[in-house]
Amino acid sequence: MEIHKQKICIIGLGYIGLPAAAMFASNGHKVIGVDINNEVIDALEKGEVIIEEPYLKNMVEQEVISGNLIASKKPQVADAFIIAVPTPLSKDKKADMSLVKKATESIVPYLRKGNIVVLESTSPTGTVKNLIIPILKKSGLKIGEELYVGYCPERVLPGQILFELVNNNRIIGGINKKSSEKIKELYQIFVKGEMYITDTITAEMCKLVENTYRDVNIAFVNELSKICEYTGADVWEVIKLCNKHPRINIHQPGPGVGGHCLAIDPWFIVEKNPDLARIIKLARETNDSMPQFIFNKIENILKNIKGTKKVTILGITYKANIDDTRESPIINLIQLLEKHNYKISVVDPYVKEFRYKVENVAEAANNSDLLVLAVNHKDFKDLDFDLIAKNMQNKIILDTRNYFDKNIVEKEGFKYYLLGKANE
Ligand code: SAJ
Repeated sequence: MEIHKQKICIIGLGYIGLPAAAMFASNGHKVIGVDINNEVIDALEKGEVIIEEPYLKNMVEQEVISGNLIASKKPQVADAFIIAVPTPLSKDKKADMSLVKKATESIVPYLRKGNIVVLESTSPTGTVKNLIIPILKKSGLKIGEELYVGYCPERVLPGQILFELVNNNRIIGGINKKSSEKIKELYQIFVKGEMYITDTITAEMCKLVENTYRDVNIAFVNELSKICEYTGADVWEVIKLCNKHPRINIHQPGPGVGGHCLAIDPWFIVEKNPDLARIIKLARETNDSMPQFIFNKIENILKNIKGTKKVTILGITYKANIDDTRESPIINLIQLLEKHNYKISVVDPYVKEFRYKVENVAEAANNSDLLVLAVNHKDFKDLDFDLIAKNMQNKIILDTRNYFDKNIVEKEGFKYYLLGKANE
């Protein structure tokens, strides 16, 4: 069957916009990828990408060669416009919507009767109604009748974006029935998951709630890990055994919550509902307190060691097996160690450059007093503990993810400490 070739303009070529652009293009549609960042555009023109995501590079390269994916600094006249620009958190914990505003303004001159405009960026509730629509009205088109508008949040997990983009269910919040139907048709180009239609503000809230649900659950278990340290229980054993209950599914504790989603989105709910969103705010604060908690544990572990102490940190990304350090709690932990004059070395095979970065663990551990497993990268699974131990000043490990095998490291002469279990 011959497809009706559409022209789709995607504003913002980051972790969400670029994979979506590649996906529409690989399904035979013409995609104009727009970004204000010269580096992104220059790379895309050469068929290259500046973010690390499995399979993305090949797909983008292919579509640039096929001519279906074109980089541009400005939008063009098209059938559909998708806005996927960042919505960072400002210093006062409010959503910075300036990029969404700019992106929306940038498409106004190119809008034509029958066009679709979709916002994908994570945004506070009411954004489509109060920010997007007033700008789109400047096109002179009748909103909902001549211009179809709505919110369709992305829900993909970094590390498996291309798979989830196709297979995840989607929520579509058009401003009216016709808009939702049009947006659904657009995403049906590549989405195999179900598409659920709802009103715009509910769709906006869903996106925030999904990440807040996870953040609150992680805060619960991080708090539990603190409690277990003081009661003598082992939090990992508690989780494992409680999860045998048919209606319990506890998350994993760790050195904190990072990334551009869980650590940020709950604040968008707090921003709009400061008096009501109490658990949500406390959860954020609890997760943000974890680097300090880990730092205190390190101080306690090393309290009897005299002179300058050296700590080797394994992993600085916000989670395992990706290169993303945005909002990483490990960076906060490193800042605390710096403030207290620790010597630091860092190993992260996924991150190209970082102060104190050393290529391999044995080398980094040279003269160290403590090895901190901060991120459970698969590369840290089978370390040569024998060699590492030989290089260290004091053979101590702090495992913040319950990742190493206690028996193995103890056999190599390490003293093993675990987050969520009292220091012995
Ligand atoms: N984490 C824990 N304990 C856990 C699970 C995660 O401490 O049990 C930490 C991780 O170490 C990491 C942070 O939470 O620092 C976030 O990691 P994540 O894997 O939970 O999520 P993200 O931020 O990579 O992606 C999330 C996903 N949302 C949900 O699973 C509800 C993804 O589907 C969203 O599309 C994405 O946010 C987004 O863009 O909003």
